[in-house]
Amino acid sequence: GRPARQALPVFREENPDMPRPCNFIGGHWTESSGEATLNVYEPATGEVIGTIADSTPEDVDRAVRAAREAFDTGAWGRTTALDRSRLLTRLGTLILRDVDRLAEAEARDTGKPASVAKADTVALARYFEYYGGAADKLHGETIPYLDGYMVTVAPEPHGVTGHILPWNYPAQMFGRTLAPSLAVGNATVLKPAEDACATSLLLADLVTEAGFPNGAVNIVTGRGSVAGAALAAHQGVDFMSFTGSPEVGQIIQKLCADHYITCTLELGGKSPQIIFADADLDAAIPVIVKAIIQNSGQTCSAGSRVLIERSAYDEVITRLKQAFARVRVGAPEMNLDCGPIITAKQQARVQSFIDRAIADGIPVLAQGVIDDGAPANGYYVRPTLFGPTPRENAIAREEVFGPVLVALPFDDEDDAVALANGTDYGLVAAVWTRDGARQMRLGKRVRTGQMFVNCYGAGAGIELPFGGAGKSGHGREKGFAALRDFSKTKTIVFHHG
Ligand code: TXE
Repeated sequence: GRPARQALPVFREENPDMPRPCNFIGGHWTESSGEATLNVYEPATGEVIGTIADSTPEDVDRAVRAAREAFDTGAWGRTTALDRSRLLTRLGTLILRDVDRLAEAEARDTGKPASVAKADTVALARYFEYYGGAADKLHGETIPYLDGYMVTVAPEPHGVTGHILPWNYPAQMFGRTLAPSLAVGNATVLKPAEDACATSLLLADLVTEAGFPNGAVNIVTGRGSVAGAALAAHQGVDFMSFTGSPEVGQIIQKLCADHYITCTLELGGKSPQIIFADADLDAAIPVIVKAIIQNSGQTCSAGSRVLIERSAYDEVITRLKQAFARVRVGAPEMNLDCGPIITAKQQARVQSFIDRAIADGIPVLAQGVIDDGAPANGYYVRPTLFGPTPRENAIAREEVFGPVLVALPFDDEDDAVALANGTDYGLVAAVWTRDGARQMRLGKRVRTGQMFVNCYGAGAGIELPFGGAGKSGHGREKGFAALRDFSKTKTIVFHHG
């Protein structure tokens, strides 16, 4: 056997002998007002590696008050754009200094291959570099108006922003949502996912080291239905950023509506990879496979449907089968193609999608392999390729959030567009074709927030506006678009006569 692994030190905060988990509020590690804690499980082994505070609405209230104070009367509200630029950039530098330590925690906490966790941590730093560079370049304009008037229009922060994170990219999401909000000047309260929050807690100390004023960043762990809901409902929160399931996204939007604020919702997808007969298959096949197995398919932008022009269907399937059968699954340190699924619950959900599709008679074309070295009690699932898949079947329409790819043939361009647009989602899409005019037509016709042409999700995409339509949510993250979402426009009209 394999030796039992130690608890991750991050969950013990400052005192290793008294592993009482804390929140990060107003710049200090703060005990919860309640006694309850939640176990954190390691996906690769199924073992408990830490505990976090099962925070109460009172804890959330304290965090929001700390943010409010930092913004209204504290040092954070008085920072200049240049101050914020330097603070964000410094945090990015500290993350790169500590990249190995952070990446190891991310890998243990989520199960992702070590090399992927490292790339994710570099992307996290990049968010702070990018928005550090942007903070002092956000300016307004003047509008020609009536005689005797001068009008300025400029962005300003909302005030306090609430952030609820998912567990699939905890490190990257910390940067994706906090960096643009801080760049604009908001004070922030973050509720990371209860299933993966190690890096958020480690980052709290780096926020302090970077020199952020107390209360600019507050972190409260706990359950969504308690701490998360209390955050979205809090009257002191001026804007919400949520990434997670469509069901909870609706709850968040309703809670926001109750106190007249808006939100960004990023809720996943069923993203199509459309491949025409004229495509460069040598280039396409490895990219198509990676787009679904990356992070074990637990990616909002996973390319979970491959739509294949009928005349090339057999050829594409033959190649996809070979590629899929080679996919290997294991623990983070084994550095294979895929890690485990995040929790036993999600593993059961993914497996039940696979089992139902098999029961419905959809052919399994190929499956990846769980490596013999993978620990016995980890939450592993075999990557699975189905096809041809009936268009109305659940597995062709619903987000599995696992390493499951469905193949569907199409007849012509119109059919491809109808099929691509035929789910409730619209987050990401790709088209593989050498025909330039067709690339442009599809770029216009497919309902999606991002469209990739002869590639898929290339790089972490920090510079590229990202967000969905329909059940995929609304609002835009990444790039300059995120700065617009995290700010509001103020118009000032001066009468000078
Ligand atoms: O999501 P939840 P789950 C999808 C994916 C997955 C499914 C379920 O299809 O299979 O959602 O995953 C917090 N008020 N995505 O159950 O519950 C929760 O604590 C306020 C896609 O993990 O939405 C966590 O921090 N907050 C997605 C966050 O919401 C609440 C990534 C996400 O958890 C809450 C994750 C409540 N009532 C899942 N209930 C993507 N877009 O990438 C929960 N939360």
